[in-house]
Amino acid sequence: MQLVGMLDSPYVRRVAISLRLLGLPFEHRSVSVFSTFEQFRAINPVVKAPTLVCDDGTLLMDSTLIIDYAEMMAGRSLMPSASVERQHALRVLGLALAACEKTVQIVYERKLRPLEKQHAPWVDRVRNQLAAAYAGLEAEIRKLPSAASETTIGQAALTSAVAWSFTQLMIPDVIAPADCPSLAAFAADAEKLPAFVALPQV
Ligand SMILES: N[C@@H](CCC(=O)N[C@@H](CS)C(=O)NCC(=O)O)C(=O)O
Repeated sequence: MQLVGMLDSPYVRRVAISLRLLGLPFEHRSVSVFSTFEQFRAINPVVKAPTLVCDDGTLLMDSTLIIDYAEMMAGRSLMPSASVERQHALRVLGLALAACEKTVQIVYERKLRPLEKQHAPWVDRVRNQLAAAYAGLEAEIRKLPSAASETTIGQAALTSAVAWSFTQLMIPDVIAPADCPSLAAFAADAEKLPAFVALPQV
């Protein structure tokens, strides 16, 4: 199977790291939804990253749905099965995915809209949502198993680390490591793991 999209997308990167941790071989195609839009459109007319091209040619989209398929293929999951741990992992994942989404919205506002068309009330709203998502993650992250080992890191932890690294790469002026010291340390540990090093965001 082929994973299409750039690793500077947190959605593409969380899928790539998940595939690797699940032991599923894949070809990564670094095609951009912006700089190589037409090449991406030729693969998937919806132009959404990540796109997974399955071995039978079926196109899957949305990182969470692709990971669902990957876990079925691998016959194991990066999510805990016990109810309390799973509920917590889902809570963390929701926060991390919201942080990704709000970071992307700010990046698009800054990079894709001309300055005179940027709408300050909208940006303020998104910044507050992003800050709330990271405040929630900072409070929850200490309850997760350590990110210092590939055998203990799960989906909630890996996505939290990917989200944090992405926000720090794209909009370091909006959320500072001092605002989220536990999360920053947790992500730094995760970024040392072989799967993260092999699949860098830059
Ligand atoms: N909920 C989706 C979000 C994916 C997403 O928004 N990807 C961005 C790249 S970071 C994209 O495809 N942007 C192009 C567009 O939406 O036109 C997921 O989890 O995969």
